[in-house]
Amino acid sequence: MNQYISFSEEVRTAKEQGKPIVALESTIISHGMPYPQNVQTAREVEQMIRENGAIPATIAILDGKIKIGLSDSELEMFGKSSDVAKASRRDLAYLLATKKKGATTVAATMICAELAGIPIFVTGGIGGVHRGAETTMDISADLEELAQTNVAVICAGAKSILDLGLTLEYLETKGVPVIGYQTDILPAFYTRTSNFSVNFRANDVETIAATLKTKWDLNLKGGAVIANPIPEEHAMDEKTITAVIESALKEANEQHISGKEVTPFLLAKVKDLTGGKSLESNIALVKNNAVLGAKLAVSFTAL
Ligand code: PSU
Ligand code: MN
Repeated sequence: MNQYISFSEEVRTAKEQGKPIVALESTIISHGMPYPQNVQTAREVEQMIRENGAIPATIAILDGKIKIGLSDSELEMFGKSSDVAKASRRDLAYLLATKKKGATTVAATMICAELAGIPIFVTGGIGGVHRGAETTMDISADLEELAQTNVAVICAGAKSILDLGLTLEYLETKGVPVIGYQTDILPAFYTRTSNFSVNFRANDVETIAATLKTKWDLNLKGGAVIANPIPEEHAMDEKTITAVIESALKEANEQHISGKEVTPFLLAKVKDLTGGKSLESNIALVKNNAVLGAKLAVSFTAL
């Protein structure tokens, strides 16, 4: 096995026994949510995956290794420490070579999950084409990764801090299917709907599993976006969240936030401006995705 990979006992055993496994990212823990809700959510998400028949594998960079599956104290450390780098594709080699700590983004988690042989990955929201990208060129590396790495990403769509229309255009160019779970409409993270359609609707996990298997059987490289709307009772009011996002974007512009700071800055602002209501929604949608991801992993493994 790859010298840079270190499996937890639980994940190693699951791999040996051919059990369904679900990959989880760590940027959402270190840079996407505040402590202690981040660690508590990470633990609950892992537990929900177990309860739904799969084994969770939270991924992060530590001591020169790609950790596939974190211990309880490692989860705590990634949630608490302020010296954890946000690790996307470009950061992986440096962080491993210098034995620094890294919390993996969607892009980096996909790379590590593929190396570890885990094709199903659950998160909250993917990165995408930012509003104003026609001049800033701020396009998340997550999209390029979806184009080339064979891992399916279950998410609640993308936040409207992004330009959802351009994000879909980018994914279309790269041949990445966007599959709506029991929906025709692309969900926008805090809300169940947006002005955009998904490419395909799947009413059950078996359809998603069969589509993924067929894609990879055909050597059509790249991932897929599985868009799972936030449960109705946790969704936010569209007008409220739109106003909050506009205000957060304005502040990011005024403060000249750029590069990898943009997304964490916007996430934190949205949380503050909604008085924590957005955090509650964020936690609920990640759990909802964990249940779907576990069921999909079970179905995919049975094929
Ligand atoms: N969107 C969220 N929450 C997150 C992220 C995105 O709603 O935590 C994180 C994910 O790790 C994603 C990353 O891969 O931000 C994208 O960052 P960037 O836009 O810098 O590529
Ligand atoms: Mn960016």
